[in-house]
Amino acid sequence: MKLVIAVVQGKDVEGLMSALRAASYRATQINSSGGFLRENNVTVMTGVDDAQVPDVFRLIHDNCYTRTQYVNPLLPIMEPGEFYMPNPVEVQVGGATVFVLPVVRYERIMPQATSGARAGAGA
Ligand code: 2BA
Repeated sequence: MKLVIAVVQGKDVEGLMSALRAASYRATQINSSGGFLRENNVTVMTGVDDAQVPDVFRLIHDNCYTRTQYVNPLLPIMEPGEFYMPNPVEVQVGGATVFVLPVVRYERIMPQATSGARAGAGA
């Protein structure tokens, strides 16, 4: 089994999650932000059999798009009276940054709540 972790742009996440659901993959999305642009993105985690990894990549490929963004570079150190006009730099973001990790153990722990525990939950 593998854990596929994909960092995707917010604009693409609904399409990707719908496609994963339609193909019966379980997935979790976590709001995140990039260390470089400091903009919100979404990290999608999906645990799948090894043989399904190529299919998950296909869905990511079909639903996540490359976009151009502009970043203002950090201000240089300046002397008093110096003037600096920042020039935005163009960067290409996405479609997606994907990591594939081996899963040592996967378990869904699903004990039935006892009537006492159910009553306690509401108290
Ligand atoms: P950010 O860190 O905000 O990066 C956004 C985009 O800025 C990157 O797009 C890349 O085009 C550019 N960029 C990032 N760091 C740079 C640098 N040191 N110098 C020049 N340009 C730089 P992507 O490569 O598509 O990455 C999109 C997002 O995926 C990243 O957002 C980050 O959240 C995640 N990511 C990318 N590589 C990662 C890695 N090795 N580990 C963890 N997260 C990663």
